[in-house]
Amino acid sequence: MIKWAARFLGLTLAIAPFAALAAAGQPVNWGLGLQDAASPTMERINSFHNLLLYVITAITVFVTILLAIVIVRFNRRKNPVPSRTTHNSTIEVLWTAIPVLILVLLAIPSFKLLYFADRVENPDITIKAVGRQWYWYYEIPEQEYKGEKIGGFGFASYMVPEKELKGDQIRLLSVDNPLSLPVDAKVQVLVTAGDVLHNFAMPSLGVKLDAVPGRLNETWTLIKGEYVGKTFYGQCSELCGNGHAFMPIEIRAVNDSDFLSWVAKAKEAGDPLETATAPSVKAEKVRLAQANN
Ligand SMILES: [Cu+2]
Repeated sequence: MIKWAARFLGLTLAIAPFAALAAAGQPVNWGLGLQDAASPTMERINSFHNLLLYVITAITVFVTILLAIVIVRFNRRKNPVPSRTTHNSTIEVLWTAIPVLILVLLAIPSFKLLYFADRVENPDITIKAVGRQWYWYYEIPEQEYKGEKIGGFGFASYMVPEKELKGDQIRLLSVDNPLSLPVDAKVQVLVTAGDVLHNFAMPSLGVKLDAVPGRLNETWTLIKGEYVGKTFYGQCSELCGNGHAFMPIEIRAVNDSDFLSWVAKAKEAGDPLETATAPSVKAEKVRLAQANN
């Protein structure tokens, strides 16, 4: 027991210096805790998570102390003739009511957070992510952003296969066509799927939403200005078949002018939106090539 405790303590101390390494946007070796919060939703998720950690620690310590008392004071040697009590109304009411009260109290910040993450009023920009086996297809509907007409196109975003990784691209996370988003803009995120269930998850942006065929789910995010130039990575988080692990999400946080030039370029390379809801010819070719590998 003491040996285990020492080992656990040693491990905790060994990992502790790495805890600060949790970078925004991607997982790191030996990282502890959640990824850096780059959006208001994620900030709130972080602090709710920390609050829960205090509560759960207190409960665990309390129950451990009770167990220790039982083990020490009421074992067979110390207490050879056990009490025949089977009922104690006061304690029964307490051990029902107190946990219920704790859960109800926790529900208040929890629901607040759910509603906060649910919708945003007057989004600055709208994007749609469509999960397909096994890539993400992004649509930027026609809209106005900072006085400029943008959108009306879609494009497929495939993982870069391990053999083709270049430079600082990350295995299983980098994609051929990342999505760019402007910082400090309220982004309405619509999520759906073209075939089976997928899930659009971006840990540091506080987004995790089911992609359901025939249904349009909605959430929102806002990348804080200080993260301009950062790349954020996420993954499909709903088992969707053979290629589930190979359909990552890559989002670049850019400033407004870079964003506008990116949309212009992406529109030229992408599919017009009328045909975008069906897989593009190029996307289908890649999919078939992958399937035949
Ligand atoms: Cu998927």
